[in-house]
Amino acid sequence: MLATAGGRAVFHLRPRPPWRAPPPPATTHLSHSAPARRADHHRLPLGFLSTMEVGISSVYLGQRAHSATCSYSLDDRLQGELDDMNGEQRKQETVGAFQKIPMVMPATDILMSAQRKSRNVPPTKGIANIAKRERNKGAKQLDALMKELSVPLRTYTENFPKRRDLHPYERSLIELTFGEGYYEQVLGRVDTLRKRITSVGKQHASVCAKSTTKREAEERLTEGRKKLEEAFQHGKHAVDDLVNVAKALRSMPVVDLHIPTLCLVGSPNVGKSSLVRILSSGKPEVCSYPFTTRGILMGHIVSNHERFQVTDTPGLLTRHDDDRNNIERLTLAVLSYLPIAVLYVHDLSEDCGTSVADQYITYKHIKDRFGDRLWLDVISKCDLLGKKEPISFHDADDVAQYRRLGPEGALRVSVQSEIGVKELKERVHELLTSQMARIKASKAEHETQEIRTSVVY
Ligand SMILES: Nc1nc2c(ncn2[C@@H]2O[C@H](COP(=O)(O)OP(=O)(O)O)[C@@H](O)[C@H]2O)c(=O)[nH]1
Ligand SMILES: [Mg+2]
Repeated sequence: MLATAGGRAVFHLRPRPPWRAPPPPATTHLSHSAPARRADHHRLPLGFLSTMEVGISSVYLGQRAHSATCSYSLDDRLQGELDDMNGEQRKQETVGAFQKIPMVMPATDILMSAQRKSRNVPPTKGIANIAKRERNKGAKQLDALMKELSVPLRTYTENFPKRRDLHPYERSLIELTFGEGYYEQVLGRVDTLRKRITSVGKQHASVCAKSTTKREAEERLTEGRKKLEEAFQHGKHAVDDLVNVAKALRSMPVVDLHIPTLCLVGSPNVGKSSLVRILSSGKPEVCSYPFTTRGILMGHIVSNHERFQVTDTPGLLTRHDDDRNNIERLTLAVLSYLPIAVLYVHDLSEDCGTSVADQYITYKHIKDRFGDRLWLDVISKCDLLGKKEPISFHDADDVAQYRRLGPEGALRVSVQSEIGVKELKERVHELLTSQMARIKASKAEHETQEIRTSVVY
């Protein structure tokens, strides 16, 4: 099914795989008295940013293109993948793999092209005997049909990235889009089809090559073609599912990890998108992830000739991480895996529809988990503060304090009345400049480590 959101095409895959994916980051519990828990994987992997600049991705694709000529099977590779998984020895330091995945031809097109090409294959020149010439032609045509059908399939299974080779953010996106295991399952089915085609093709080409008469060779060629086409038709859904997987992955918004990114977080309707608009230099782009019809704004901030990114996240509801839907999980994936600075938005007027008490719980939860990020708190819609009666009462002390002032150091802003906008822009610039310094420090640290490693080995 094809739907549109914010002017962009969004693909819903049918049949939609069952949703069983765990939340992207580790689970923690909602409680504002919970102590700070910062699992190591919330920090960026060592050298997270730097290797992007040496073009890991293109090297990686080059390796895949090379391996397409090798004959080891997907099973072998999966085994190798399992062997490698302990301790995640491989580094996943760049994003962008989805923009490089191969174009997948629909199954019907592969079949028609293979049929056409194989029928044009002539017998080897210089065979005078009619029966010999016919069986030579039959075997060559069956061999060509087999190859025309199976080589594209091998190219796909070889060139689609393995999950372990992906950046953790992209791994999360695969899980959020298709559900756990679906991506590997589709690639596995395509590989099974390839093996079946190869086996049927070889068998019939060999039988045809043993024909003793012209007629027998013709019959065996017809029979072989039929069997190959049947085998392909039987498994072609795998190819069409892969077409949809490729489309969905290619349609993902692209994030540039070289550039500091400001990420707006908060409950729904607190004013995040409005803030992205006033912070962006141009008109922010509306991006949609395939697993949501909701558009997400992505813009750029140009300040003192420096260029930064700014992005919205879907609003977080006050609930346990296990109960979060995919768009909330996307927010957690962004916070967990991308090198961002957080602008957390609080709507103390409760105009957003989420009570201050609930916003406080969500805020504490996120701050406890991701407090090591560079951070700025903003109280939005301050034109409304004082005018509206708050909805909830009986606050605990800390919530009462939060209701009056927001988190310590929070900046008061109103997009509507343009209050605090200038100061917000200045603070955001400072924050992103610090983020840039972190990126550079991380890069330097990684380079030092690489030099040490190359000296040791
Ligand atoms: N009064 C007032 N309303 C605002 C302000 N900022 C945003 N809003 C309104 O709040 C609603 C939600 O804003 P939006 O930016 O879409 O929130 P998001 O869901 O967090 O992205 C919209 O109706 C906005 O017009 C503000 O500064 N003052
Ligand atoms: Mg929004």
